[in-house]
Amino acid sequence: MTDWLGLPVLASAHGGQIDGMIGWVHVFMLILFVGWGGFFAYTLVRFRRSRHPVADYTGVKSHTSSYLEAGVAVVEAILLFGFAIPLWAARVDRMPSDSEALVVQVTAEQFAWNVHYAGPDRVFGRRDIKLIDTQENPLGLDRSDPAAKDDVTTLNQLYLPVNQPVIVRLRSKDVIHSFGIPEFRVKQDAIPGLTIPAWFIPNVTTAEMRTRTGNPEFMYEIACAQLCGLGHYRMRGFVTVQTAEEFQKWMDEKVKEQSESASDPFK
Ligand SMILES: [Cu+2]
Repeated sequence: MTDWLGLPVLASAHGGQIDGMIGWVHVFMLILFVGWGGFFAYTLVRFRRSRHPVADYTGVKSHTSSYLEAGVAVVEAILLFGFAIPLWAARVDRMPSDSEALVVQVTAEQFAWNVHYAGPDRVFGRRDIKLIDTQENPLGLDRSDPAAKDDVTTLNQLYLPVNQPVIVRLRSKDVIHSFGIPEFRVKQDAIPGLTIPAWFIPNVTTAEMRTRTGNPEFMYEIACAQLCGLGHYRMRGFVTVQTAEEFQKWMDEKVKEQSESASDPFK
């Protein structure tokens, strides 16, 4: 229905509503544009100089323009209270609980996305600012904490299972960044000092998307949507959406890798 907008291919459960909203805004703005443009052209002709050599101090006497303005305000109120606010409330108030969703902590920094999974125990390990090492441990994860043993961290790689609610807890280590995945119709600022949740249900796997778009190299991309510094252009993360089984396999492998490298004395 909203193909005419030329938006990226849709790949999340809630995205249709957002597209609908964007579509309506465009329709109303088109009507406004044509309306105001026509009114402007009318006044140019109606009050042209040849017909009014002397300024007309009374001007238009009809109330049409006032009614039109009231009409525009009503339409804008409908957009705001009928569409935008309910949509926003649905996104923000009806968050799934942690037990119903996959929770991922994403910490933005200049210029990368640090991804942190709780692992099989579903409990995030302790993080300590004193343990931060920009190369080895950018999140300051305390591996001596029992809850951290099975935690999985990646850099710029977000793996997600398809058709399952995902809660992304966003943080920033330095400046304001913005977590944007166009195909999911998700965009949320990451602000230093705050943990901001964003949730969505990806409903098309990367493999399916590759067939759909006809691009065998298609990757979902996390684009930083705030100009956050000189390296902003290269602040890209990649999202791989897989079936639940594939995701579980990936997670198991990662957990194994993690525990092997943790027990390696030469590491
Ligand atoms: Cu950024």
